[in-house]
Amino acid sequence: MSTAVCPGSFDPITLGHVDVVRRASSMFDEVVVAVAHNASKRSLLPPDERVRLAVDALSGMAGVRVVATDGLLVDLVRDVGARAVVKGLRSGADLDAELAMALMNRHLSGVETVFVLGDPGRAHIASSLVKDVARHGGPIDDMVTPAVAAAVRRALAPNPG
Ligand code: COD
Repeated sequence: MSTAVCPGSFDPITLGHVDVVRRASSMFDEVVVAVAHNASKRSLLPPDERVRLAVDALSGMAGVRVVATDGLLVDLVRDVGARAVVKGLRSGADLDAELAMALMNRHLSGVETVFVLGDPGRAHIASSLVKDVARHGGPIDDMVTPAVAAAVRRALAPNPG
């Protein structure tokens, strides 16, 4: 059985991520979606909520499961017996960022990274921009699932009292 790990911060998972996981699942028997920690980003949603929303968004996709990890990605890759990491690319800027991670992961463990080109119609969708649009009261409902839209709005709402 061929297994791939599809990692990300997923803060929150977007329809762009869903497209990447769907493409990965067409190439591998099993896709382990890893909700991981990016040390250079501050998260809006806690890890357990990011996992819950990813499970909901990916439900019905055969061979896909979601796990949380707070360690090195290559350790998870080894633990689940994956033969590759799958990442999505939207632009040259994505490639610049992804190249360093892919080379580091290969240096650490020998794992290869497979890049898939996301749907151009979703190339504008980034978790950070979704949060920014929502923070300013803009519409995000065509970029994320209904559960994600509700969770983001809840997390951004001012605390009562
Ligand atoms: N279309 C196509 N691809 C997309 C889209 C879209 N609309 N939106 C996002 N993507 C792709 C991104 O390019 C990326 O490949 C992937 O989806 C995940 O994106 P994010 O933003 O959710 O996740 P990142 O980039 O913050 O994830 C970074 C990791 C958490 C994977 C990384 O920091 C990591 O591996 N952390 C674990 C600790 C570790 O091993 N560190 C060393 C890394 S070398």
